Amino acid sequence: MSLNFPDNFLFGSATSSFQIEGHPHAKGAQPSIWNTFCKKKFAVKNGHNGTIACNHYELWEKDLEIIRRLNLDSYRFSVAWPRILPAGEGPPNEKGLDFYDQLTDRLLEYDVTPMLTLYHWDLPEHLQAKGGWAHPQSPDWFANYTRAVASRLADRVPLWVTFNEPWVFLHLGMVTGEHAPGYRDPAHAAMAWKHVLLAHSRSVETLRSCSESIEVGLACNISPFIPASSDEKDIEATSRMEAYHNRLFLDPWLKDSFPDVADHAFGRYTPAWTESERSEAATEIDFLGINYYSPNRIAHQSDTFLEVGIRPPKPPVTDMNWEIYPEGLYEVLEWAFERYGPLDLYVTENGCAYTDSVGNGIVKDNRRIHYFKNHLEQCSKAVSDGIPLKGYYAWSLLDNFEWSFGYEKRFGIVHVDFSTQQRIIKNSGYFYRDLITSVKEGKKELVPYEDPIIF
Ligand code: GBH
Repeated sequence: MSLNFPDNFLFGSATSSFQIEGHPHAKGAQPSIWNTFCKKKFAVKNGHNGTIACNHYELWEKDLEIIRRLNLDSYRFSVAWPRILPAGEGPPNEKGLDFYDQLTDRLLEYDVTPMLTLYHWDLPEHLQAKGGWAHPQSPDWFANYTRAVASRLADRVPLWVTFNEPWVFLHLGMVTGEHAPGYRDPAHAAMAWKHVLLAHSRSVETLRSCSESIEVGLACNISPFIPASSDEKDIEATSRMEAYHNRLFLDPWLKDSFPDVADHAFGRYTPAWTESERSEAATEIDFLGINYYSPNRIAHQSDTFLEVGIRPPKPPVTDMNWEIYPEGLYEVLEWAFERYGPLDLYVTENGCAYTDSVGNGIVKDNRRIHYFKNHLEQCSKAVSDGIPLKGYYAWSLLDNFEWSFGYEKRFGIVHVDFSTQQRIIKNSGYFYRDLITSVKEGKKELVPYEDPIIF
């Protein structure tokens, strides 16, 4: 495997607050919409919830020790809004901020660059009760929350992400109901779309006012969309879905253009925009983070905008039944650079779920090693071709709460035993560590990774 990465390329790993921390009531915190959602019957597989998760809230020092041993350059984590503004409003809860303050200091002590995500889906339940993202004041709420976090951390955290995957929490949370808050309410989703667009730009503005030296960006999930056939109807259905999934947020934010897709997707619920609101939504950012997992295959089913046929993935697939298509990572990076550049790019998430077995304290997750190797090879190619890719974050550091799938799906490069909270670095973790070390040593080729890591 050739390694064409510049010296300052950031190799990292990512997590999110709700998926790992546990302890939703610690030090004055209050529940988020995911705590509430987990209590709903059949919402989450096996009735799992985030009350303990990886107990990272208590075991964070151990987890940072793992990060150090893996030789990571960077760590992407998210802040739990309900720890900072438990009721959504009022003065910030300093004790909630302390947790992330300590975490940041320890990362810096270990020479690991923090990348902080403000919103990875855990909205304070109190704000949902008022209407959540459909409430016209939600951009103000988000700006206030941003100010609270940035006032504490912008002096030390250099990389900031406002939203993680806005399309996912909008579509799965408010259109299909698979994620919190579990609505199937297109009118609510349409209003939320507008307010999230405005909230991001308000947050960016707030971040800029707190520090001139930080870099601000986004993390969006982007997928290649592949038509099931060359039939014109399949191609048309595919481009509808591509627009809805990949561009619903990014076009207004980064191109100041409102795709027809919004009108088509939301129909009569499409929110009204004044000219000044539209230009307010468009905001310059410093980097675009791309979360890449798999492509989507689409066929025509009906002319109704959101009704398309989702075709089964082509093997090989992961445990999520997501198709493995490493070239797709190159394709989305190239697409993002051409459409939204010039702009720094990061792969803010990439990874796969597999059932791992532990034997003698070793996890031989060869398939995950292959997944990472093949995707990192595409990153190396992108860098060679002049795409300004600045970093890559493996999803995820730890096996964790995989949303509606609970703890059954394991994405970690570190195994977590959820009954003992014991952590074991998987072989994919050692593979990643050795790759990072090879790059740091200036090697242009990865020494064969098959041994001694795996056997
Ligand atoms: C990310 O979401 C999340 O940021 C992270 O928290 C999560 O643990 C991780 O990935 C693994 O799931 O809905 O038809 O487009 C991934 C987003 C959304 C990608 C659903 C795949 C399925 C097909 N995913 N999507 S569709």
